[in-house]
Amino acid sequence: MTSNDLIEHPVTLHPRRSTAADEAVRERWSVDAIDALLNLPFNDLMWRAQQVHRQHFDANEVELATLLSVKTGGCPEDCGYCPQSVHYDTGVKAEKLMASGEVRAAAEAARQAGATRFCMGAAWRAPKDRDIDAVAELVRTVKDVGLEACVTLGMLAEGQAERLRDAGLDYYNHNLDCAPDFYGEVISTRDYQDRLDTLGRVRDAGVKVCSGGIVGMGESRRHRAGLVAQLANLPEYPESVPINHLVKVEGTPLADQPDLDPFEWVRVIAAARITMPTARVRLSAGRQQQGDAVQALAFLAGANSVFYGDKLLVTGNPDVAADRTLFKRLGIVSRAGIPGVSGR
Ligand code: SAM
Ligand code: DTB
Ligand code: SF4
Repeated sequence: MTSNDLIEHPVTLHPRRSTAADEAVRERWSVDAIDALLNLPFNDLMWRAQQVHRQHFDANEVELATLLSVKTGGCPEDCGYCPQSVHYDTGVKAEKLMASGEVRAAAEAARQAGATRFCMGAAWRAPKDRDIDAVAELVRTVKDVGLEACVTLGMLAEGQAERLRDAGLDYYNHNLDCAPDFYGEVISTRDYQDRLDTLGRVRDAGVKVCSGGIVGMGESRRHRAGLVAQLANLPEYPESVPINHLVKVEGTPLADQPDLDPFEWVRVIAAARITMPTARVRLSAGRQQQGDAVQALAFLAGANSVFYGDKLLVTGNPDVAADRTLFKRLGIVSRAGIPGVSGR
């Protein structure tokens, strides 16, 4: 690889305040350039990612975000990885939207445990306007507890992101999931463009964007480069980038997918860090299956956020006690302090 294969990026000490020159350079990560990153010798890739990470963040600080499924199951979409789709028999039952009292209790517990962000997921294809009113109430509840609020509700129609913003929403999560040329292998009920349109609506409303994808669905390394390129080349790249590792759920079409080499997950994290220097890169689904050593490598690759709490939406996550032990062993701290580990 020559130095011309990779587009270098300016160092900015003011994350997210971009200049026109910045925009022109950020343009732009070709799939080839990201593929070249992913093909670097592992130690070279780690070195590059660490350098970028340390220019923009405290390398030992990790954001803790807690997830809650506020509307579980019964989703009409056919995402091949998802335990909440009605198309697959996974044993997940459809439930109604949670009441605000239950959400408040969960948010308070998350704050006590040291989380700073609270993400609420709903298994909808697209919320109706009356759903937005109900979720706006949940967002106000989370803000009242003193946490950043994020929701993931599926595709948004015109005007809905503004209503969530007015309730105090900080982030909207909507994943691109994979490269455009792999998407048809996984989902048939909505298009890639639908996802990009929702991200555009979120951005235009002034709500921060959380968008990432999943590795381990049978995609190639080049497809993984294609996913990172899509995210990094958005008009403004996401503030938050969750990198999920497929959780294989019995009953879904991807249940028997062969295991992906864990270093591939770490490589994608490094590529996300290098191409989106000021984003929070989050270790998301599949962390429990990776073990401590692989997670430590993922932090070295530039991950600086995790889902923290005993459960993701319906599947498991490392329990809080296990995470605290790991953070202590690695010297990881968080902004709000982690009871028993740092700060309080
Ligand atoms: N229904 C909404 C949507 O899809 O936009 C929000 C919830 S959905 C569960 C959020 C994301 O979780 C998906 O886009 C996908 O990236 C991730 N996800 C779901 N099931 C997963 C699994 N089994 N393994 C890894 N990631 C998963
Ligand atoms: C994201 O990228 N991953 C989270 C969150 N955003 C909503 C969800 C992971 C779900 C894993 C499978 C489950 O528990 O349903
Ligand atoms: Fe699951 Fe979301 Fe897809 Fe519905 S839209 S099947 S909840 S990932």
